[in-house]
Amino acid sequence: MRTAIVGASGAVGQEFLRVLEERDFPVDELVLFGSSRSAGREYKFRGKAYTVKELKHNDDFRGVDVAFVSAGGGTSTAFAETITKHGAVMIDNSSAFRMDADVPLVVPEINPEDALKRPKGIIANPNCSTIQMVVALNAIEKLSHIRRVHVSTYQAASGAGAEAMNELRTQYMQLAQGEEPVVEKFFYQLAYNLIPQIDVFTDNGYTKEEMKMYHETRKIMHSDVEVSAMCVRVPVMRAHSEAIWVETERPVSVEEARAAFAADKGIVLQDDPAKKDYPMPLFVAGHDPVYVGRIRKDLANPNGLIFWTVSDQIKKGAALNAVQIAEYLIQAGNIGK
Ligand code: 2RA
Repeated sequence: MRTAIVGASGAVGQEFLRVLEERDFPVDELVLFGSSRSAGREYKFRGKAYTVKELKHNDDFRGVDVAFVSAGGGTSTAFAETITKHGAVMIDNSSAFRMDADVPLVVPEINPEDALKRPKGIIANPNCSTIQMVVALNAIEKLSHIRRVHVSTYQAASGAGAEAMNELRTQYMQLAQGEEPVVEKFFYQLAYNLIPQIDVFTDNGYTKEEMKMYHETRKIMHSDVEVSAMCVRVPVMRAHSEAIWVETERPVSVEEARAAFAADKGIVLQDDPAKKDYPMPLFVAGHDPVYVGRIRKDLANPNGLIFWTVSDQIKKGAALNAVQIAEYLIQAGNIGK
């Protein structure tokens, strides 16, 4: 597979290199692209060094089968035509095309077939907080249709990129040395703090991040589910956590839910309260699955269940999901011919 990574120097770009290597993705040729700032940098893949090329409007994508793109919405919009015009499948990590009716929004555990119909040659990777939630919701949806979801997220610094992760690290060091912490990537100091705003506010008082969870969930699950989200940035490095309340059409028992989560390929059930065993971001960082625990009935709703999910934002929330989409296309004989 002739493979390109756009945004190779970013947190997700770097994770693409690791995930492709880890999963033995059939890379025959690899081309790395980046901004003028990162052009010229070298990264290793399977022991060989690759130099980042500057992304330009030219014919560099001729012959590319699949392009994993994570360079922000502006770059995705500006370069979609350049990337796809010779037939490359663009798997885009930005929010630029997610709600475009001609662009499938795919989580391979849920709607892989959607990836086969892509009039623009683009497949969108959902937002990280949506991905882990829908993987968990899908297990419950198989038991009974989910009518409503309330979710509160605890999102790691990694969601804001590699420089934001550095900023959090630096803030803790600066505070320990009695210095004023530098605040550039977040709206406020994140160290020792929580920030109840991710992305900008929309007219209804919700943030864009919260509205993504509403719209993307419905598109991926082909569902009329109502989703009300509260998204919060927390001083955690790279795994997002979520407290999720679901209301199903019929009451679902804790035992049924546990069995459904345990049977799901993308989920690790970690739910043994007696042993204080539940997922936590510190221990989930770097791992592939969505971890689910703290499953119980909602005391305020006879048709309700509550649970807790944790998943690595850079892996399943970004690079891994995109690579799994490409793996599905290869398996379906739909790419690289
Ligand atoms: C965040 N969801 O955590 C965003 C990244 N896509 O900031």
